[in-house]
Amino acid sequence: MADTLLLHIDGKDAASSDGGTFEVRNPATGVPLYDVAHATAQDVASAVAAGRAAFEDRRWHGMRPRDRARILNRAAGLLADRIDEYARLEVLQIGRTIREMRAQLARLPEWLEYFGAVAQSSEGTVPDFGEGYLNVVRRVPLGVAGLITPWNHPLLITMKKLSAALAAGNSIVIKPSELGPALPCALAALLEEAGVPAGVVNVVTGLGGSTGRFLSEHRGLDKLDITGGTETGRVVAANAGRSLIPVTAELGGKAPVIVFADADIERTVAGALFAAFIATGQTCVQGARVLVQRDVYQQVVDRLVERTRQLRLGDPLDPRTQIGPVVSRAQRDKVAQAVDRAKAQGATVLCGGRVPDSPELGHGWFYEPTVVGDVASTDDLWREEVFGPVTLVRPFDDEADAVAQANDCPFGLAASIWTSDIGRAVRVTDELDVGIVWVNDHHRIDPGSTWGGSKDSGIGSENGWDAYRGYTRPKSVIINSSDRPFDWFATTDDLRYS
Ligand code: TXE
Repeated sequence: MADTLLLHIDGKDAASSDGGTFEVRNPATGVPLYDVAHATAQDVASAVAAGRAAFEDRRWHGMRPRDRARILNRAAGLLADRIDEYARLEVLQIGRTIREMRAQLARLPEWLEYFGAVAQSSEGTVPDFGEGYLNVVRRVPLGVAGLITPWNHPLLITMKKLSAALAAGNSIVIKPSELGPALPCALAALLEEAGVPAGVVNVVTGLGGSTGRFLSEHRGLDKLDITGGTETGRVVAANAGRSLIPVTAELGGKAPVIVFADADIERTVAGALFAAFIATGQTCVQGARVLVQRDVYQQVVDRLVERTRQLRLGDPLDPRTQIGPVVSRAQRDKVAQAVDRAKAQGATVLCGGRVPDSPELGHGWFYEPTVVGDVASTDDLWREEVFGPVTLVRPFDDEADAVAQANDCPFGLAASIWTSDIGRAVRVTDELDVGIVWVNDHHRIDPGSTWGGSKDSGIGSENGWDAYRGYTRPKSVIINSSDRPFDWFATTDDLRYS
């Protein structure tokens, strides 16, 4: 990898217009990895202009959908060949374990393939406009979209947004997270190698408060699509409001893992562990509140604590490591402060709750996987997203209590229900105010399955036809097929259309 990562504008790599850079460090060691070009307002404007020029001369959306799909499939093939290389780069910059990154990245080609297929099967509608008219409503691409992405799944989240946007024929400007900027530039080059014309995919790396703000305030965009924290989402959505453009915002979460007494306990504890600690807990759908029916509460909590204590922290490049570091010092401080505040508010730390003291972890931003009990619903830990390896446990009495506790939350992204009673799973699902529910599972994702939440978790959705349609708008064509003359101003008679 080059010492300085560059911007990618109009098919060319470029330094930022003022030569500015920022640094990315390895969260497992604290060692600087590389410098990254810090895009200025002028660079952002150039990227949007390149996307606009590509859109206006129709070099991409003017292609037949099957030709766009063919190129996206070619890109999927190139990507599949580079998974090992990209997985290693992701581990170095964000500290996720190599085992997780290999598993996650191996699935990314599916997004390009799926949305290529959607583009080919997309159809308009023919509303019945009445006698004498043919009305055809086509879906057309929006234009230039700004994609603002986070650090926790840098390539997956970019891929989710990019595949839908490109399949529909849009141009894009990607603003990756400052903590995980390595791969979008490589991805832009890969897409061009596969045949996406220059100017369609542009990448502006930089900090959120500058480059991200310049992009989301830019009046030349036709859509904004962000995954990030809820407060950032509000700012970006407000900017979209000012520009009167659609926005998709996939934001925070505080997913409940609801465990009924009739569930298979061993399988459920494994599921809760997976829900809470994959990605060192840094996912928007993290199982952050494990709610357990009172009859089995102690049994589940004891086993969960036992299994949590056994998780192996270490070098994320070592395939035996199960938990890597938190992404940055600031994020680790935020995690530690959340646990300290919970303790001050009366909670009990059942395991973890501290920075590990082993010398080999001393230079990275590690935090022990943590389970917290005795959390009241007025406590910050109940309501706030921690975004780290911390989950809480709380008992409930019956279905109604489980639903009330699960919904007592500002977020509405996801939940999982663990039970052997299918009727119960359906009843509880119906009552949960969230966008995604897993039954006897957690975290599962598919390019065809809609992904998004309610309340402070954002608006709109990724994946599936909804995401594709979100990158198009309807265009209604009304054709007069009548041969009867019509001249409104030739008479004052009470004319009717039919
Ligand atoms: O996210 P930010 P951060 C949550 C999580 C975490 C918190 C902060 O709770 O602790 O957010 O993390 C860009 N205008 N999630 O600081 O700031 C930014 O550069 C335009 C949840 O990393 O929201 C990055 O590209 N853009 C989450 C992206 O927004 C701005 C994933 C997300 O950064 C901007 C990540 C601005 N004013 C964090 N400010 C999830 N739900 O998956 C920042 N950005």
